Amino acid sequence: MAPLTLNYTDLTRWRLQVKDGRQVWQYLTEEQAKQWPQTAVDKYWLDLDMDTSPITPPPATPLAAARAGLKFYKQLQCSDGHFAGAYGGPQFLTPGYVITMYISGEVIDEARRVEMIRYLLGTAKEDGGWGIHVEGRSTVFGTALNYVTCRILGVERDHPAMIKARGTLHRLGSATAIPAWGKFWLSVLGVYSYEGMNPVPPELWLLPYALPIHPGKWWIHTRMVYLPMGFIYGQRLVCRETNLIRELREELYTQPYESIKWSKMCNNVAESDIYYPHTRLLDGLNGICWLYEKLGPSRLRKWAIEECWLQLQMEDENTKFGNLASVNHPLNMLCTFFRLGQDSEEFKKHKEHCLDYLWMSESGMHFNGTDGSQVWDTSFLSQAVCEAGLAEEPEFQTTMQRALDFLDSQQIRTDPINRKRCYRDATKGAWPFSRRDQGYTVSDCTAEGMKSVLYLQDLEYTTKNVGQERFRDAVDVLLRMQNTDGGFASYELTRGPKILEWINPAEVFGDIMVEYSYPECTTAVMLGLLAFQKRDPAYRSAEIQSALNRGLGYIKKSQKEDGSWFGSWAICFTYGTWFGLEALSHMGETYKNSERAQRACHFLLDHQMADGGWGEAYKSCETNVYHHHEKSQVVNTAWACMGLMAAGYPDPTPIKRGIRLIMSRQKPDGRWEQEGIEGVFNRNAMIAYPNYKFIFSIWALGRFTKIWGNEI
Ligand code: LAN
Repeated sequence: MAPLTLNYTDLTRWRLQVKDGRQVWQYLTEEQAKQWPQTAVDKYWLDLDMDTSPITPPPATPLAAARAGLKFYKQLQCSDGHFAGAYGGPQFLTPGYVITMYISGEVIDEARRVEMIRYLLGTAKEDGGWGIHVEGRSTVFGTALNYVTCRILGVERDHPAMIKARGTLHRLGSATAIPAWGKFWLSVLGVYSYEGMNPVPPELWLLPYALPIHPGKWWIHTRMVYLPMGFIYGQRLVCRETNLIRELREELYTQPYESIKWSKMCNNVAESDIYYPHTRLLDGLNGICWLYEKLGPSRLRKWAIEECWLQLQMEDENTKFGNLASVNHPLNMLCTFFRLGQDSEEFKKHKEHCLDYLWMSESGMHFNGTDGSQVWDTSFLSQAVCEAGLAEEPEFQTTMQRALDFLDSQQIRTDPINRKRCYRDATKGAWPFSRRDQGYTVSDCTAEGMKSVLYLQDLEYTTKNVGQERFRDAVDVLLRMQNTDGGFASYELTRGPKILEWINPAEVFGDIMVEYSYPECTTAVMLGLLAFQKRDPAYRSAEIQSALNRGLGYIKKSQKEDGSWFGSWAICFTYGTWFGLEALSHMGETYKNSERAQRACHFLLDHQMADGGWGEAYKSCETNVYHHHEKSQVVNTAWACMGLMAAGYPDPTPIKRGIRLIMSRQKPDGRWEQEGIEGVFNRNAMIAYPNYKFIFSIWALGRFTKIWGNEI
């Protein structure tokens, strides 16, 4: 990479400020920094020396390794009880934030500005471009958006990194070949023309809900992205013209800006970017939409814009301005800017909430996928520690009590305001993925949250603040979320027909139009219901039993011929197959008595690598076919071992090899180091779960000890 001409910040002055699950990185003055020393949490995530000493004696057994891992990891618990972490990977999120700030005339403070530059320059590929995610090859989507972002942040046009990035962008097809969401961002910035993107009609929101195409029936993330996009597109809102914008118009293209035939560019998407090509049906519908753009009555447009604005306000209010996730947050903020202006209270609240998404590390600052993964990571860790039997040990009791306090505080206790009007389901009793104020239930987050609180409250020494009623509320949420195929989707029931996927217009994502049932979510809910039933057998027992049976039916149907399950939210078959085996085993089907469990175990064993570990590449997610990573990964190894153990695989030999691999990767101070990226969404976008290397290693080691003893 080019010599860095910028003065980056002093890492020792950054602090993660935490309150009630909110996490905000603050850059202190030297004076402030003296008053507020860095914690282990800060140092770990900034990759500064933590001054740890080696665990003595070095762990020689699985349980000792789990204990050493937890000893290290417990230092990363924040003051409010949650485990924080980076949630990066996708390379189209920071641009949304920076472009929005620019259009709104906001200045990004100096420390964050230079650190975002550090991150972007550091994550550029060898050819100078950026991919859709940090491990992917350069694409126009990644390169054009991050190029623009660097330029807005103040990187000079002639900086070597910009020259190189521009070269790659031009070689890949220039910004005229950017996919749909990129066309939108560039249009609103004023460096591309709305004439060159396919319409995003806000009128969709006026259609009768009974129509299968109504946005209220789409997957929540897709719905919540097209809502603000429709609001902005419908009015062709554009940033004021500035010098930078005039320069970018020259830099992004290989031909003079004025000579571009925009109407020819709507369907121009670079080869490097395409994941889900347009169907003919989509092209036909786009044609109709174009006609409508020319002939549609302006009064209808006005009405549609008002409807969108109402929906936007409801989303803001129901999420306390933090919004669903990282794409709709900047978009909603932008709508608020256009509608109410920079000085409005609403805009200021949005701006404040952006800070929750910004994550600082030794490689700089980026925009996270959500405002954190607080509940998710904390609940997995709690279960791992409980199962390993470490929760009883005195040195971990405070950690567990604080995790419980946190999870207790993050249960959602209310329903969305005016929820039917904004197509929302009830949420009272749910647990979210990040924090309570975000306000969305996810089936598996509710299940994992409930399950961990149940386990934690079983411990002798913990407080018992979450009472029967609150668990019952959670069960009510879960029982409402089961699809007709017996499976559970992510945020809502599957509302629309699957053929809506034929009009998926995003080009770079798969499976985004409606909710689908997922083996991961289904298993989590089944295990949650079972854990609940053990402790409160009287409540809705017949319904729970039927939900379990139907869940099992879905799990069976979704198993592939080769015995595996496809995982949609982490990489990939190892993740899915771990869940599938858990579900079978909890319903009484194990290696001993079930051909399905046997098939799944053999699938895992067939993919064990020579060193005893498992390592799966993200390519599995894109292609639906298992691909080996070049190197085994502790996280995949832990999932595979956990799956085999859940199934009661009778021969400990292959499991021992996996466990030994996990132990061999542990550092003297108890930590595991970061390996490949772990997570995924929408098939093609990878996302980091840096806490998994701790959580699942500890879990697998603990489970091994429970089943096979402490000999290795
Ligand atoms: C997540 C993160 C968590 C994830 C699990 C709980 C692991 C999963 O089991 C269910 C789905 C869920 C909640 C999920 C859905 C999609 C998210 C929110 C993300 C992968 C994090 C980021 C992503 C979101 C869509 C990013 C914004 C991008 C768009 C394409 C809108």
